[in-house]
Amino acid sequence: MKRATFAVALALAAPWAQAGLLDQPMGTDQFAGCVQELAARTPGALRPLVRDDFLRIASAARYDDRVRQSMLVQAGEPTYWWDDLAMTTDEQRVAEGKQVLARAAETLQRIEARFGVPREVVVAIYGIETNYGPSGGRIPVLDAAISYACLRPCPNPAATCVSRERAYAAVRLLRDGKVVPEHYQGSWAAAFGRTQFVPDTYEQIAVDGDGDGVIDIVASEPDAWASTASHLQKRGGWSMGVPVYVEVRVPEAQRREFAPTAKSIRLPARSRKASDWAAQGWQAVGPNGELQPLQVAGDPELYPFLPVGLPGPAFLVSRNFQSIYRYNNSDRYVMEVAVLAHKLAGGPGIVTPWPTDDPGLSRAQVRELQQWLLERGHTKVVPDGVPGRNTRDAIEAERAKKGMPPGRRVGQRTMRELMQP
Ligand SMILES: [Ca+2]
Repeated sequence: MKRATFAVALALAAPWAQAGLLDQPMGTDQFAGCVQELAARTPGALRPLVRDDFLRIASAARYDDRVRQSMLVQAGEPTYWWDDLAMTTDEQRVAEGKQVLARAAETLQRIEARFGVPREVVVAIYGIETNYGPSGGRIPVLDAAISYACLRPCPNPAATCVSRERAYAAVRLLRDGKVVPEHYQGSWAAAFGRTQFVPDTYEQIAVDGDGDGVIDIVASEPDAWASTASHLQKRGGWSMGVPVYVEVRVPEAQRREFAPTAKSIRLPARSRKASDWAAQGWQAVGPNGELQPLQVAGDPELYPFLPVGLPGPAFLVSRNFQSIYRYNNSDRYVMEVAVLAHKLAGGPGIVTPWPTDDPGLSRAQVRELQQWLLERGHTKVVPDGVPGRNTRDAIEAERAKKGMPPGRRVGQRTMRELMQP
């Protein structure tokens, strides 16, 4: 029986499972064929899912081309650390995060005690993921998960992979009544809710934070926060009391090991106790840039992390930094969460300057720039604080008009130059 099912699947695979899937929108027949193949492969699902259950629920799914378009954009133009950090940890996001901490102090304290994860980290993830809102998007999760699985099929169709397992989990959550159907909407990558869980993670990690017996990470902030804390604790092995990072100065003799780099320098294999780093001459950077002795309570193991090499900010990071990677496996994401949490706890954020004479803009400044571009006739620009492709196109045009070097970004310095009458 199983053998026959696979023969059907392989026959169906032929017309669509090929290179160039992202070149054009997927046709209706192609999508239906993909759903049939996903159904045929349910016996290989990591968690049980009956073929008929899959088909019954997945037959309601529609192909959503926003998934394909977002996959293409993701592989788009390069961005800079100092631009992203300036926006994701700007004053507005810090102020709004502090309001959340104040208005929900009791709930957050209860969640912190239950899971042993600091409330500032939970709230930072909330702020980065959805800007302290209910959702990161309005694409039905079922559509997003199945479209994604069809656009990025498993490299080896006989073995399972993340995209297919995600589609199966998206179906099981509906089958099991574990999500509120009208709240089952999110991003193109099928992440949903206030702290953006993908279905496969949600299935295993999400918890009820407000005790009403229902898990709803869209409607309920406590559910979203508890689920995030649960994730960091279960998957990440969070250690309460250990700082996420310490900003440091690398001693002179070791600085040449950390040359400027396009890829971040992250050296977990070199973990050693804080006191060992101190003995080698590593020092902490204080809130005003002053050098301080490197002393960390409990003397935890730390390893070097340098986003862009030297010159530039340098950090010794802990296993808690590492555990944020389990939430989103991206150096920049992890640093953004870590820095926002640091600021929410009253810290200064990153003190050492980035190696640029043109630091990044806050979202308020981006909106101001976009408004100006709009007034200059770039009608596709939307003043939303997000410098997307239309904003970059307009920047490129305006830079050229002004006789500035070609470029598609604007920082503090170039914004003043550009907007000068
Ligand atoms: Ca609940």
